[in-house]
Amino acid sequence: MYLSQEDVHNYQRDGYIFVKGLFSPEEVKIMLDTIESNSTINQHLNVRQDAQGRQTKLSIWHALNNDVWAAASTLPRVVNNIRILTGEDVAFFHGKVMLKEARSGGAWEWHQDYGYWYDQGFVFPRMMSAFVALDPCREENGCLRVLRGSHKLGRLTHGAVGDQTGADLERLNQIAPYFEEVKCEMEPGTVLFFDSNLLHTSAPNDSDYPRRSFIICYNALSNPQFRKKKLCSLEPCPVSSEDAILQFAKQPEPVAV
Ligand SMILES: O=C(O)CCC(=O)C(=O)O
Repeated sequence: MYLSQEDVHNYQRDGYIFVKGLFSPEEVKIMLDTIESNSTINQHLNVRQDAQGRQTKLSIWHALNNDVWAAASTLPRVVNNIRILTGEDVAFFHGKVMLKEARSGGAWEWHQDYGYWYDQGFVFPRMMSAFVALDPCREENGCLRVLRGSHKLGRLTHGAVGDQTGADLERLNQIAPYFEEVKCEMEPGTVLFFDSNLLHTSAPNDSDYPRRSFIICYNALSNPQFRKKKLCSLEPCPVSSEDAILQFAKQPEPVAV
């Protein structure tokens, strides 16, 4: 459950690491049931267009509420692994449910997350994400793809692509041959921890199956944001108990007598 020194070494070399089965099938089911039945997803819904004008939907929030998403974001096996990888204590930054719908979910253009977060005023790229696969993630349904080791480039210039923020394409085409492109095919419950400067993308979902995921983003406590409007308080992320998600299980319908 906890990453070893060798894992940290591999993460620092590659800019990412997979941890299989970090979430149990029961926990994944509770999160999927919540997406299907819970209005908080709709309350925070955003639609972004990719370069081809296809819509890609996500639901995003910057606070920990009393819900399954806060439980998942504060699990010891998540927060402590984030601390192990960043080498310091971290604050919760935001959570987002990515709803890549069957046959319609659009692409995410090549970018570094710090391409977005630099513009939000974060001083350092001491930020990272945990991508939790909720559905099987395959090439056909638009799994994440990363350029292994690309976090070592530092931040590239980003600009508008559709209504997303994308890395400078001319530069990207020049540097891509230096890196291995890795398809992040993942089973539900697997987590991909990745660096905020890792270049990543995902294709549209042309399959008959959704590709839903929950991405949790954290910021090092030593990383202030110089904008007036703060998106991240520099408070240590609370840590809940390992069974925190289970309390949000759907109660069975009462049997009619
Ligand atoms: O969910 C995806 O396919 C990509 C998401 C992503 O790139 C991001 O949130 O930074």
